[in-house]
Amino acid sequence: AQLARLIRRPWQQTPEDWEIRAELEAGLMAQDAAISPKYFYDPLGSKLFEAICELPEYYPTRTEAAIFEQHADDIAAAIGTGVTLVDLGAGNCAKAARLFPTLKPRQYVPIDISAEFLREAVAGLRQQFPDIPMHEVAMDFSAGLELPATVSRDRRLFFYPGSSLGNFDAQQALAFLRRMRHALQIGEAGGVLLGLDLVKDADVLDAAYDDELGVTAAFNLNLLNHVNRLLGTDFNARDWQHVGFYNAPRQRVEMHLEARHDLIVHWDGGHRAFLRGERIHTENSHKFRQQDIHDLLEQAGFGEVRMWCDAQRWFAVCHARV
Ligand code: AVJ
Repeated sequence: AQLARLIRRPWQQTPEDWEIRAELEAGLMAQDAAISPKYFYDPLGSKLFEAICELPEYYPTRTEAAIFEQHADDIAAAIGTGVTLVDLGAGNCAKAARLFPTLKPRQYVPIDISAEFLREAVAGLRQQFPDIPMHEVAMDFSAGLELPATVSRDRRLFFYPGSSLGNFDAQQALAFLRRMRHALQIGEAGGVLLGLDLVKDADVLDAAYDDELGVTAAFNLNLLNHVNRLLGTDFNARDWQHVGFYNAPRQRVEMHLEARHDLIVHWDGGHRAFLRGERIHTENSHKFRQQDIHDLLEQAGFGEVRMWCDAQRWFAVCHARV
């Protein structure tokens, strides 16, 4: 299987269906049930995430955009023009597109696990920026960062905005940054451009992840419908309740789905009983102190770290080189 995979997929693309099913099954069978947040992003999930970014309570997207706008020249000067812009978790590609006028990338490489959504976004972007060569890659980059040979090795910039690094725990985040550094060392004078959410009052964080309209709840619950399609489970979203809160001692927002009553979930080859109040852990969103970011980047082997924040110090944009 490994060999067949290497032949068909020289770079790691979307994992095989059996791999996805095995991962989901293991998560559901675990004592503390968990489903990876990467499964939020089916076509509807990607759209719900876009809607979250418009919510008054969800400050990260607009705070990050304001930092990019306010410090555009400074950030562009740190990066330099003509990079190969590799956009990790590109989604609707809007964040990268706003950098195009100042950054003038030589190639744009948006990567996302949500293949259909990405294809549509890039089609629109090609019309808007016909002079920028674009090469979209639908893959689960958490499994590896090897890119197709057609992606230039010259001055790659891994763009990882939106505090997506916060989905990893500290050890995983360090491992992922090291993987980026390793992938950059093969090329020339590469770097990373990260957006990271900072530690702040619990009230602000609680509201951002449990909004009044229930869009985040819908985003969380939609995961169950996606898993039904992937694993053939018989989840009914009505049986579950969204839980989202800041866990201050662990410096992270947690999202869970909580069973509203005792129930059993079935799938081909397995089942799992849940008691009322029992939870499935669906996401961690770690919040950083500025010192944490410096430490992480240093431990991962990056240098020349530059950081830009908003006046409230709610969010940080960060550039570093290999
Ligand atoms: C895309 C992972 C950065 O953690 O804030 C938004 C996802 N989850 N609301 C985040 C998310 C709930 C988001 N990331």
